[in-house]
Amino acid sequence: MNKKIVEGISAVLVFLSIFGTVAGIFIYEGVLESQRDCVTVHMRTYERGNPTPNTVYLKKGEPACLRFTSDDTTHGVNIPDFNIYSDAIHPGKWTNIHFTPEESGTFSFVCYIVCSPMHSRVRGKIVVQE
Ligand SMILES: [Cu+2]
Repeated sequence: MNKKIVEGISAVLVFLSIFGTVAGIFIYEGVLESQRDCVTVHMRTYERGNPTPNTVYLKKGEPACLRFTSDDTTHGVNIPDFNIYSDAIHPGKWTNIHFTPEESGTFSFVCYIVCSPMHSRVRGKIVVQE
């Protein structure tokens, strides 16, 4: 193969690997930034201990992010007082809910996907403070 072609291919590969590394860092930082202020909740069946933490504290009027994953089976979160339904929450995956609580008080969140025989007891609290 011609030496100039080999040099050209090498230069392109070096450029792509540097560009790919830099782009990857920016994308990773962007994902981290978008989840920095999220409250993480691990969904669990009632038999396995219920959502953990079981109480989430938010500030009235401030945008909130709840970041859910499941430690066992598929769940779904409904916050009836705010008329919010998450997407399905699968084991090992992340599902975020973004909302701004405009009311202070204590509210329930419940599971809306039948996850175990005690599914109807899968619940937690959201305390919205002034
Ligand atoms: Cu459930």
